[in-house]
Amino acid sequence: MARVLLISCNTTREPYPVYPLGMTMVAEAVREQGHEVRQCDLLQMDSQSQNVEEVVQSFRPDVVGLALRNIDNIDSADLDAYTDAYGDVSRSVRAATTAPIVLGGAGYSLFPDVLLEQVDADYGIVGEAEVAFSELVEQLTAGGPPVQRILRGDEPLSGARIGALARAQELASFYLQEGGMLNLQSKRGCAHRCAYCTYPLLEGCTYRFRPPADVVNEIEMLRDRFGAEYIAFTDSVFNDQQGHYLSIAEELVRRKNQVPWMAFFRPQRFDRRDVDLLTRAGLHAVEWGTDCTTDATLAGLCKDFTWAHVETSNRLFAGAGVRNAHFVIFGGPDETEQTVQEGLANLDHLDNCVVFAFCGVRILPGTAVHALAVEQGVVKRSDPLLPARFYYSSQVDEETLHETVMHRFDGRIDRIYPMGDELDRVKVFHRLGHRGPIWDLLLDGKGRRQQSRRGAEK
Ligand code: B12
Ligand code: SF4
Repeated sequence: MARVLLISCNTTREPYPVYPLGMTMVAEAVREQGHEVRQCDLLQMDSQSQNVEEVVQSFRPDVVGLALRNIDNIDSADLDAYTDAYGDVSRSVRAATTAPIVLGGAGYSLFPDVLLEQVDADYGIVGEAEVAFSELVEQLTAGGPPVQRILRGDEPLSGARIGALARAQELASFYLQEGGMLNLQSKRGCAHRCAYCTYPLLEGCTYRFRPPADVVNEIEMLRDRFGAEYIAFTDSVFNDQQGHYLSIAEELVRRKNQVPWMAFFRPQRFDRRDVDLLTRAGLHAVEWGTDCTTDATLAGLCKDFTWAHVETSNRLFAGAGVRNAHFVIFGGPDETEQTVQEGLANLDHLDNCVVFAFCGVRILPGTAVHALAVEQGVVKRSDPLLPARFYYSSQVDEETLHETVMHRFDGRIDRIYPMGDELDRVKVFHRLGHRGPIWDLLLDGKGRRQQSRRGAEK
């Protein structure tokens, strides 16, 4: 039996603290192999003034895994990069043990070679790692370490094997205090091909659905054993074309679920009865992967819906009492000064919702936007994309675009740009017992809007 220490290195609180679900899934898989596992989390440790060296010295691990969820906040207007801090964690681990360090997580999987060097680790696992990490632990502790340092998760888990029937108790309590929310996955994969998106690269292009009964069992476990008062689905996109998401809703209704939940949705043509089913199942808030604000720019990012779908989806869900937030990016492929104006006007007509805007598309390796950026000479093929590089259409001026979006959103509490500390004024409500994503409070007029930061700087 080996002693395995897992450390979640994510310390960002934007837009709110997120329970390290990937780390827990890997931890549970390794525990099932009979190893002793300890999970810790830098965000929680910071709040308790614990340090990494002490934890490592007291646990005396044989293997240390670092979970790297985020690389940066993908926000060109207020960029925050996290990778230097990951190097500090690795140095602290090395100061306390000679155990091998293994990197993994969504952020790591996007930049495996660069991060293995930058963070100074021994091994890295790209992609899902329940099986691959368990195997690596066996190899490392049996004295037969692999020759390759970067390993790729082999056979993707089937839907029935995805999920974790436990959370780390201390961590769950911490995240519950910070918002009452825990998270889970109902499937892996995304069958769409949006030009900027890494999700199909991370989870594959075909869906692997979990049985609805398993998903609802996990929700009930989060409620009964851990006290979750709100659930966030982490699926890349909750509403799949096959309608599996409706089977989950049906199971939730059958079990009389009372826990409110939220998920990422893709705008599409919805049936009113489906929206009714979702609300009866407890759907409270939707984060829409709208991404663009005109038909031309939606086509530019290869989104397979139109602005009419965005409007009707928003109207239907808002009409059913669901809280809506749209995430949009200005400046992507085919953006022009005219589409910016048209897009801002379209947003003006989108009622009962919060809009989060970004300018410039974070170029991530292996995406179609990456290929386009290389083709257009925006970045060299050899550019590691760390630090972050952003794609802007050649038909817009970056600074004018920032000013235009800022100016148009100024004075509106439900229009957020840049993300930065815009949500800080409502975050206090989590501590006061509010449960949910907190942007929903903006729809109730909570939080005062100050002068725009860029405007105030002048
Ligand atoms: C859901 C989601 C969100 C939700 C989270 C809701 C919630 N309450 O959980 C919200 C909208 C809040 C969100 C916010 C953000 N997100 Co987000 N999010 C995701 C998404 C879609 C799924 C993440 C997830 O939980 N997956 C489920 C778990 C089980 O999978 P996993 O973590 O990948 O774990 C597996 C492997 O990675 C691996 N693994 C994990 N840990 C470890 C550890 C070791 C040692 C090993 C070996 C392996 C390993 O094995 C696990 C099991 O198979 C991913 C994209 C994606 N499809 O992965 C982006 C993603 C993680 N997010 C990203 C970003 C940038 C952000 C934000 C910074 C954006 C912002 N500016 O607000 C914030 C940060 C939030 C925070 N506090 O950390 C990026 C990170 C990469 C990057 N560019 O930096 C991703 C990859 C999307 C992208 N743009 O490519 N996010
Ligand atoms: S943006 Fe959403 S729908 Fe498009 S590929 Fe990514 S996860 Fe799938």
